[in-house]
Amino acid sequence: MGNEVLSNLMTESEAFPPSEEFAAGANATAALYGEAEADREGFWARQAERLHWETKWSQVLDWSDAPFAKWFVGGRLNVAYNCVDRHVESGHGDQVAVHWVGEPGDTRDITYAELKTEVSKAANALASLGLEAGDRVAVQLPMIPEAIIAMLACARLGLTHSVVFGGFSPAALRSRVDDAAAKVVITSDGQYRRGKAAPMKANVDEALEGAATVEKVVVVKRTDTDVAWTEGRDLWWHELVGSQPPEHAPEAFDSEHPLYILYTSGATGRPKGILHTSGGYLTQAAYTHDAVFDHKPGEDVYWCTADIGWVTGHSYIVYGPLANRATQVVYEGTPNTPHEGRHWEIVQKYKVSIYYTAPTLIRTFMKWGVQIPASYDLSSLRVLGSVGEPINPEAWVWYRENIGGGAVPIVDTWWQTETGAIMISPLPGVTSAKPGSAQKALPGIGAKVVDDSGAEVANGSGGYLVLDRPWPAMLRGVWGDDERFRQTYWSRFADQGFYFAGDGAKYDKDGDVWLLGRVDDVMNVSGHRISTTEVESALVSHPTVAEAAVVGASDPTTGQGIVAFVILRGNVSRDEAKGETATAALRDHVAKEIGPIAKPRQIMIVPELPKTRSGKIMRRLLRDVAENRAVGDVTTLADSSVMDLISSGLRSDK
Ligand code: 6R9
Repeated sequence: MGNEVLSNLMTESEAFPPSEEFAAGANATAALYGEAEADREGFWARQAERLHWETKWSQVLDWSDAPFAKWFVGGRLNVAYNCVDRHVESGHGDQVAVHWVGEPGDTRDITYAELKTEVSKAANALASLGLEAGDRVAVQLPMIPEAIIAMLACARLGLTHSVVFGGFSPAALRSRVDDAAAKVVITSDGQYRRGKAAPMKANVDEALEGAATVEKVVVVKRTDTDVAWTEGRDLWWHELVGSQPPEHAPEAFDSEHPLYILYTSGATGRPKGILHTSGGYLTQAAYTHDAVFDHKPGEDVYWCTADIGWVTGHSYIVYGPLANRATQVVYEGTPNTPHEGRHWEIVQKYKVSIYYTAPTLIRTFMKWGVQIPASYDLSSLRVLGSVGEPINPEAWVWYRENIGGGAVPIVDTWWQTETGAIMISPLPGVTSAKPGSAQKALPGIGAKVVDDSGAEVANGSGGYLVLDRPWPAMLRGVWGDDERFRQTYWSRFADQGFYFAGDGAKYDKDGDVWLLGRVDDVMNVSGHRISTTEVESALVSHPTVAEAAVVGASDPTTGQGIVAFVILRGNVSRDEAKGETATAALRDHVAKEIGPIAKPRQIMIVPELPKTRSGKIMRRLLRDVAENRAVGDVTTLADSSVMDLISSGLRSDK
C-alpha cells in the first residue's frame, strides 16, 4: 500500500506535454496568447469572424456602462442560423449533427438538414402561438432531441429561453417561471431515469397552478405516461409542430439581444437568473469549443455528458458545438443504466473522439472499477475534458490512464454559468498539463489571483480568483435585478473593477492557477485556511478511497473541525475499512499529505454523497449531518433519497 501512495504522489508532480503529432495538428497554437495580449479587441474581432453576421458590428466592445458590457455593438445575427442553416448552405446538410441515444436503447441520427427542418417547424409553431421576440419561454425537458430543437427555435425567433433542470421540483420550476414571466412552458409527459419512466408533466402541472403569465404548455410525448390535460392551455408538440411548414426565414437580431436566462443558486434567497445575449456569447462559445477541444468539423465525434439544464449543456452541447458544425453524441440517461459500461459502449459504437465530463462522474467510474472501461475499445478518444469542480490529481491520472489510454491530453476547464464559456484551461496542443490545475487563462481572457486588498498574490500563494477584463460571453446581468448583479459580482473588488468569481485559487511556483473550490468551501481550522478540495484530494489519493466530501463543522475549540464523508472503492469491504485502524490510517494519510492541521476530526464511511444534477456535492447538507442538525432543503438533489441513506447508515453505526 505504501508504494502505491508514493507512486500516486509522484505522478501528481509530473507534467504531461502534448505529443509532437498532436501539437503539430492543433487548432490553437502558443502564438495566440501573444496575439491576444497585443490587441485584445482585434483578437476577439477575429474570433467573431467565425460567425455569420447579417450586419457587421461597428465597435468591438463598449464598456462605458460597466459592469454592463456590450460586445460587437451594432452587429446583427441570427444564432440559430449560425448553428444550423449555414452548415446546410455550405454543403454539409447530410452530416450528422446529433447521434441521439435514448436510455431504453432507442436511437436517432439527425443530420444538419433534418435539424434545420425540425427547428424551422418548431419556430413556426412557437410563432403561431403569438410569441414575439423578447418573450420568455421556459423549457423543462429530458435529454431528448426536442430539448435542443426547442432552444434553437427560441433563438431563431429571438425568444429568450429559460431551461430548467428536469430534476427540479415544482416549486423550483414555479419560481423560475414567475421570475422570468414566461408565457410558454415546453415539457414532456415523462422522462426516463434509471430504467424507469418518471412523470414530468405532472410536476409541471403542479408548478403552474395559478401561474399568472403562462398561456400555453407544449408537451413532447416521450414515455407515453398518462397525463392530465388542461384544455385551451396544453398542446401536444407532435400535433403543434408536426403540422407546421418546414421553411422558416430567420431574422437577424442585435448582437446584444437576450438569448437565454439560466438560474443558478445563490448563497441564499431566490435563485439568480443569469442573462446571456447573442453575438459575444456565441463568439466565445464557438472559439473555446474549437481551441480547447481541438474540434475538427466533419472528423471528430464529440460528446459532452452534461445535462441540457446546466450551462455546460447550453454552451457545449447546443451553441458552441453546433456553431462549429460538430457531430455529437447526446445521451438521455444515467451512466449505469442498464449497466456500468454504458458510456464506453457508446464511445466504442460512435467512435467518440472528444469526451467532456465532470470529476464526480470520473470518480464514480473509478469506484466501479477499471475492468469496466478496459473491456471496450476507447482508442478513438483523442481529447478528454473535465468541468464543474476541481479535479483531484488522482482522478485526473486515472482518467488519462484508463479512459485516455495513457496518451491523450486532458483539459481541465474552469468557468461558470456567469462566464458563459470556458475561461481558464490548458490548450491541448500547447500546454504541458499538470494534473489538478486548470493552469492558464485562455488567450483573450484575463484572470488573476488576488489577496483581500485586490493585489495580485505571489507565486506559491493563494487568494481569490478574479477576472480583470470584460469577456464576450460574460453575463449581462441578473434578470430583473441590476443591484444584485453589482452587489454579487462587482462590489468585492469595486476599486479595481474586478469580477469576483467566488472561488479560491492559488498560483503554483510556475504561476499556474489551481482552483480551490468556492470561497464558502474554505474551512478555517485554528486560524488556518484549508480548502475542502485539498483535503478531499488527499483522501482520494489513498488506495482505499473512491470519493470524498469534506466539510467544516463548527467546533468549540478550533473554530471549525474537518469532517470527511468517504466512499470506499468497490474492492474494499465496509467492515474492513470502518474499523478504528482504517479511519486512523486515513487521518494519518491526510496529515502526511497536507500537514497535521488538515487531519480530519472525524471520518464517516458512507454509501453515496448528495449531489446536484450538475454533479456538485451539496456540502451544506453534509454540514447539517456533521453538526447534528435536521437536514435542510434537498429539492435540488439529483436523488433526494441519498440523505436518508447517509443518515440511516450513520445511525446504524452507532
Ligand atoms: C461550468 C460550471 C461554477 C463553479 C465555479 C467553480 C466550479 C467549475 C471548475 C470548477 C475547479 C474547474 N468549477 N469548473 N472548479 N475547476 N475546472 O460548472 O458552471 O454550475 O455555474 O459552476 O463550479 O467553483 O465557480 P456552474
